[in-house]
Amino acid sequence: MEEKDEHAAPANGAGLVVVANRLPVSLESAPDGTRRWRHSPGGLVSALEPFLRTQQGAWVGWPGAAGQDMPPPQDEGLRLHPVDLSADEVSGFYEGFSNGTLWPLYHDVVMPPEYHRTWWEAYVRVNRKFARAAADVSAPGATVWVQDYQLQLVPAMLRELRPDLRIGFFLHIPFPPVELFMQLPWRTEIIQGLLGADLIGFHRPGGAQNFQWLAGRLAGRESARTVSGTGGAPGEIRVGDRTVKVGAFPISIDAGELDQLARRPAIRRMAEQIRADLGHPKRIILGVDRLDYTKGIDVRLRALHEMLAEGRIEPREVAMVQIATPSRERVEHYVRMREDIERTVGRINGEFGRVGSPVVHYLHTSVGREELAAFYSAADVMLVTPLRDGMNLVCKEYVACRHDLGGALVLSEFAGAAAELTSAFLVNPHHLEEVKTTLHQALNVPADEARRRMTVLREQVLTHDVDHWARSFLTALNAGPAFSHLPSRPPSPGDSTPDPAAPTLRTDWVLT
Ligand code: GDG
Repeated sequence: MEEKDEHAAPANGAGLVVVANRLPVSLESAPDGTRRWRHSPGGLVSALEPFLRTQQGAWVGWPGAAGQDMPPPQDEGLRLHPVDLSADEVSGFYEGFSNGTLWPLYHDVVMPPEYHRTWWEAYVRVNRKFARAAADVSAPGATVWVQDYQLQLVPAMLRELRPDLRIGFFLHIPFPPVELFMQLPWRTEIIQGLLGADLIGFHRPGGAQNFQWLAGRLAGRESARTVSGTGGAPGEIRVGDRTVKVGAFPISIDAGELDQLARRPAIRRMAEQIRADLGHPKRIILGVDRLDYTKGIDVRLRALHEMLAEGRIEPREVAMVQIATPSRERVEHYVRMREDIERTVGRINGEFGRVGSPVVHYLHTSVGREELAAFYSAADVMLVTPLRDGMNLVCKEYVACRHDLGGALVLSEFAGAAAELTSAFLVNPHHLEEVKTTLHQALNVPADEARRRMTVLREQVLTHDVDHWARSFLTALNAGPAFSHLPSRPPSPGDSTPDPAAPTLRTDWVLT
């Protein structure tokens, strides 16, 4: 009873609440000691923002640093609610259970997951914090959309606190095969946590089916019954007197915005400059990834190395750019992987580079959005070779930037995106000879075949954008007619001028 009183619906609560590990702003410290909130751009924010604004929305998340003393910026129509985490919580919940246990387990154990009770305890504690924060800000009957693997216990915890809410959950990473998930000592708790939602979304139908099977097996015959969805339609699981829907909702990007960006003369000039800076090679190969062991950066470097050694690639004719955005630098696997990758880059350049022109240009940094669009525009071959990836947005971004119908996409079969982007050069990243043969094909593809492939890829990406994804999920969650108050669709890729009525997001806030 006490819990319920404590979490009575607030009078001025939000009608739509997003709960994610990170807020769409983060607290940054400048060298002079001042701190400021900076907007962290991302597909999720821009996709959800129009929905949030029409419903006095709120976003619950961690600001990325301790900062209880600095209230986050408040912007009309979007309220930000920071969840403060202690250093111990960040270590156990985020670096530990989320990224040392769940991340490798859910990515086909490409690295061994570690199971520690203290990490699990921190995960439970922090999930409860997020659930309480969401309960505190949600209006009666509000829709709450919980995001990703860090918060899988939130749906059930939140339902207990606020049974009046409509709760959705979306998993951004793959949901693993049954026999791998069964390794997890806390497998039943995770399944029960997720079953607190009304709708659970995955990128691929396979993930939804794995989940359905496990829900039947682990949540007890009495309480759960699975019904398989057909043709990607949501399946259903009975949990007591509730029905939980389970379905596949493949995420995408703001394709129209990127398409427009890449068409700008300034971006085209930047792309030409990149080619000139690289010494006008015949072919530019590009990789763009968070520096993560699931992304297969080592695979593509090994393929390149062998092809150079075998004389199948002429070092003077090819330049490879690898943008490797720093990520999870305090997690042990990531430290070792970075050392391995940098050693391989050094070896390739030592063996095949010349003074002033290395073969691999490796950037351990993150570049601006405009520069990224210029890199995509300049690249003749885009290499996306993850060993496992929930979706992979980079390959969709590359396609969105190629209005010239140029370029060739080499894409791992183990990325969720491969199911949609079937006209790419699909490859098994575990098969090195196949990676080499496919890279060779992509480097030498005739222009008309490249154009034909890119035309089909663009049709898919431009018609299935991130707005389509968010709309499909929220419509399924709110079961159709009840959700007729969705805002009108943002401008489509073909529109030459932005819709003046479309809300815009402020790009940063400065606190003095
Ligand atoms: C998870 C899942 C799923 C990267 N470097 C720079 C930069 N990026 C941007 C890319 C892209 C994003 O980061 C990476 O998205 P991915 O989808 O490729 O990968 P994850 O970060 O692992 O995302 C994944 C996704 O969630 C969504 O559900 O697709 O499977 O693992 O947008 O452009 N952006 C800029 N500079 C960089 O240097 N500006």
